[in-house]
Amino acid sequence: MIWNERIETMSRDEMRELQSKNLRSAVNRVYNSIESYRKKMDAIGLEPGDIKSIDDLSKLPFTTKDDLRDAYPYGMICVPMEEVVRVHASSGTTGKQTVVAYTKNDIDLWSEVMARSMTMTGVTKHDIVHVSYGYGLFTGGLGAHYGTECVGAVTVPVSTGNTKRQLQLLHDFGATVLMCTPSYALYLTEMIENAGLMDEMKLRVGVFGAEPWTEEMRHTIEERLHISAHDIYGLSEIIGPGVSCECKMKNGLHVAEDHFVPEIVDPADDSLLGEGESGELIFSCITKEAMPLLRYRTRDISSLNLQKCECGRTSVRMMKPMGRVDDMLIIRGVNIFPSQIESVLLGITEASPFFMLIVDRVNNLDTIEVQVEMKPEFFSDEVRAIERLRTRITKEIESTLGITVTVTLVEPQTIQRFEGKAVRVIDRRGKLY
Ligand code: DLL
Repeated sequence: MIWNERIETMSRDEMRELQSKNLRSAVNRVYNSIESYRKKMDAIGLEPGDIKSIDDLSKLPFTTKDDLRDAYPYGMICVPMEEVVRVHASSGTTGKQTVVAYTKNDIDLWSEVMARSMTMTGVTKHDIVHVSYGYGLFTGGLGAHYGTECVGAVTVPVSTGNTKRQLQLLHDFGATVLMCTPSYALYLTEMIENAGLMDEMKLRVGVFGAEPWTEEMRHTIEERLHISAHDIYGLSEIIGPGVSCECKMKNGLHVAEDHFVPEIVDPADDSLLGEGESGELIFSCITKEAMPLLRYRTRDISSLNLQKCECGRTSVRMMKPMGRVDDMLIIRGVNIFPSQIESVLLGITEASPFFMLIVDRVNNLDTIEVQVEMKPEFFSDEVRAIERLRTRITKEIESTLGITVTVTLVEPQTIQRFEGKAVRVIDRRGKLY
């Protein structure tokens, strides 16, 4: 089923026309209400009237997280405060929160794109949806909530925390859909297995996002939890979850591009990249009222596919984001993403997918230690067996990454579990890069 047939199957030409109309209006609104943006446009001699169609999008200046921080808390809001009905905020690792705002229409728009997403994954009003994304300033919980209510499903607003209680609620309430981060889904899977409850679960669909996860992780979760697992993407600056989502084909995430127009640029020189080329994802919000950010730099790495999908949707698809420009570790000049290690570990029977990367610098040389948690059934006291396994894992990781690593095997249940976004890297090198 398709939630909004007219929009989601619109011809590319019609979509471009709709985007052009909405972009013109958004540029005018932003230019007239946000001083910093007006200054940026004035500085390059660009007037709102110069933006005639979606083809002119790349003439506009970028917006960055720093712009939002500088405008903290309300400086990027385009409407009078009495029209704002909600704010969310995302906690950066340092400094001030990034505040985002919504009018009533923005909340309706968000529910609509979330309803499209839920429908793509096969969720209907007959489902019972257990929402374990955090409720609060994080957009995950409330974003999911409004979308599942919009499709008419029973929504169970559990939020994060107390994994034992989550297990009981999943079981007793007969949840058919689970929404949480993929790392938490894996943790819940482990707990359900340990409790011997898997056969009694009614789960059939998972809608997982808020952090990168690999195809290998999808297969593991699908097999062990007996569900169909879909990727959902979003960021608070654009709206929250529901910017894009995977349909049943699981071959890219359909972007709600009548509201959020994607582009890909080369992060090295900001040049626009073509279809299929991988680079930094940029979004322009062309219909939002409170905070229609234009050309927002997400720092996420992806590529775009404009071909019609086998599901019937014509909307542009973005490939599963595999990391952020800032997540990329540079170890002795080699670029590494934590997701590469996740892929390797999921192919090793004895290893669990829980790991931690410890990056350091010793005698001016970068070092990387991969702490790998073993599965209980393979954990042994026999030193030789452990050493053989350690050598095998080291070789596999080294051949994937192309650099030497130190692997440490740790006992089952010792790597920290996360209820929200997982932290997989401890970088002790300081801020030299
Ligand atoms: O994480 C919104 C969200 C909630 C998305 C629930 C999906 C599900 P922020 O906290 O602002 O918003 O973080 C946004 O998280 O720029 C990406 O780096 C990352 N991210 C979100 N979804 C995915 C995904 C929410 N499916 C940042 N794959 C984004 C990879 C993702 N990374």
